[in-house]
Amino acid sequence: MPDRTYYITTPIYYVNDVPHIGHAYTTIAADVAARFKRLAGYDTFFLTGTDEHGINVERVAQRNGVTPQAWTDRVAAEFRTLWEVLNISHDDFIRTTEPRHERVAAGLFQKLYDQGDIYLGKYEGWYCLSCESFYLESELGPERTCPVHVGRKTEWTAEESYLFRLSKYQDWWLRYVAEHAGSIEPEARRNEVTSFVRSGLKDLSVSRSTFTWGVPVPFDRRHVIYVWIDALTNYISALGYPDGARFTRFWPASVHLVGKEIVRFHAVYWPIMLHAAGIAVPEQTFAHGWLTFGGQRFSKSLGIVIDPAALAREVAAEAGVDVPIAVDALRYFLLREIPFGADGDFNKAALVHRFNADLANDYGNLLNRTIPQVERHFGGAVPAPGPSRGNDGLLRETAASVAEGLDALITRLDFSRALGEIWRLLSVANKYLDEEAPWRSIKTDRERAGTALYNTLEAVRIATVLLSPWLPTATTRVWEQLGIGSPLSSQRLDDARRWGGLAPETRVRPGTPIFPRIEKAKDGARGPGDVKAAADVAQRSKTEEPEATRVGNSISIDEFRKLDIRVAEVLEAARVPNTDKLIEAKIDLGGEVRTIITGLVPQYQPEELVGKRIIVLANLEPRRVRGVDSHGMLLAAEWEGQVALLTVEKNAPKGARIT
Ligand code: ME8
Repeated sequence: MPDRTYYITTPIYYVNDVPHIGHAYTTIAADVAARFKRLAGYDTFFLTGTDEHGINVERVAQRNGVTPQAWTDRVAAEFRTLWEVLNISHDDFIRTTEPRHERVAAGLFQKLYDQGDIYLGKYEGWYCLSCESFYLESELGPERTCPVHVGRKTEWTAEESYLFRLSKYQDWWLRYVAEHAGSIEPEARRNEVTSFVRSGLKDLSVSRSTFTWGVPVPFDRRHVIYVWIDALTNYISALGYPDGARFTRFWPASVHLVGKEIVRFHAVYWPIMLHAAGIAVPEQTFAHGWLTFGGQRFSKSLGIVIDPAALAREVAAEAGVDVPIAVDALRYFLLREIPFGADGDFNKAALVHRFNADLANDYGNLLNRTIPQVERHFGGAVPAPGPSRGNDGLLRETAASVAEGLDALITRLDFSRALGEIWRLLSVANKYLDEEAPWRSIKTDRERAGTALYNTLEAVRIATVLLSPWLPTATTRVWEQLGIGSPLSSQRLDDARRWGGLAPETRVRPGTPIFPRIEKAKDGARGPGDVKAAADVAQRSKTEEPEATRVGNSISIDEFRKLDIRVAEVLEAARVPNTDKLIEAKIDLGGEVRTIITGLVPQYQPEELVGKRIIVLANLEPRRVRGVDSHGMLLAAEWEGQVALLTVEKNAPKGARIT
């Protein structure tokens, strides 16, 4: 058994809401981390589940004319089905109505009561029914509305309640967090909860007596355990606390992944309860930001819901791929686009853009540009590499440094940087292939062409292993095309750290492109930027131009977004021999170097261009100019025979996108 363990959890989701893309966001992130840690050789356990008690569930069941249990069975099944569609690899799915859970929740409550940390008292305060939580007057929104559920009025609630002596542990908590700063991430969230605790912890109401749908307090059946105390216990009940083998093996959790609105429960109440009960506290709570749509948080009550499965079906239809590939694209997009921790607005046009620019162009195309060459010139068998020279070293070193750094980035849950790193390797590989151009060198130097193909495919092999946590389906298909005998699932991070794992003579298996570009809507009426999966059409129409108002040559914002226009810096420039106007420029698009042929002479001389920040249309189809491939177009203003290059203010960095 590996000596390193990794235990990651998602919140257990309420069953009074339908599963939506916000839930998918956390669960996909946890899945990628779990898959990556398995790849890296950690003994990994990944838990998700459903939070099934509480007055909200009781009420929704009543409204639907079913028992709470029948209701929770139905919604829990919906969550499970969604996780299957999204390729979630959880090791267990805990439901708080299961006896294995109720036993542990009641046992912990009893223990805290027996030792005097829980006592009978009265609780009064402003209570939000949606959060099932009390708030201080100072935390409320206008007209005493909930700080999380905007517009929802809180109610002054007073009831007999068991209370947990939270206040007793305030100093312990402050000391603990001061000594274990990394136990709450990101820092902004740590500061937020620290100032909450500093402002003074009040004892916490931990039971309810006004409804019955919950775990009964074992020594007082008039009460049920407060849903949050019940729910938090899932993280240990699923492991078989107190003496289950899984508990011994995996507790304390490496990370509780949660949305930022529930950080207080996880980072303050939960560790204090555990500490009071003599149980080790989790290593970390990581609170990510909110996914919004048109600036608003997804919420059923506001009618802003995107069903991720419907979205994946939509993307699949538009791209002409099957649903698992569209799911991969969604998994990739959510973790690439928004730095993990920050809020981000969901935008389908951006998803389509990432599909085309990153998955189709940078990753998929690398395969399409190599496998047919191996077929044509080497009878389908991967050529053995010849002596190393030129750019070979850079490609190898990039692969090594990318593979080396990833585990630490995943430990920090920095998914977007981790993907940025893998894309650094893909860009170097693309550039390497552009420059080596084996389709040309095959005519003069067969060995060199073979080496270039080998090295590129080896970079694809490494990138594929590294990408497998994000793209479980697509990487398996790439692996099949590479023709490698041992399955991708048997690969480990170490296999990606070693250059040369692709055996010469491996027989490639050409297939159809895995990520074909999404060109336009296949069903006519709407473009690929629209989210048909969003239930709320009214929300959408605010931000979109109606079809009917499009006139003449105007283009839609989605069409404009297809243009990948970026800031670049000119690294080198030289005249193209025997031409009047042409300059061959090497430009840096922020880690990606390209060659562009541009007609700027006599307005600009090559040496004037070097070092300039310019603007480039980066996704123009490559063109062959005087035997050189040009990858993009420099943008310039032209008038009365004059030409002026476009540039950018504020020293915007290379690679920055023009939007
Ligand atoms: O809070 N953006 O359950 P819940 C990002 N049962 N993440 C989102 C999101 C959004 N718009 N919407 C939901 C509960 N989430 C409790 C948890 S745990 C012991 C008990 C994700 O169904 C995010 O992880 O309201 C958030 O914290 C969680 O779903 C809330 O799920």
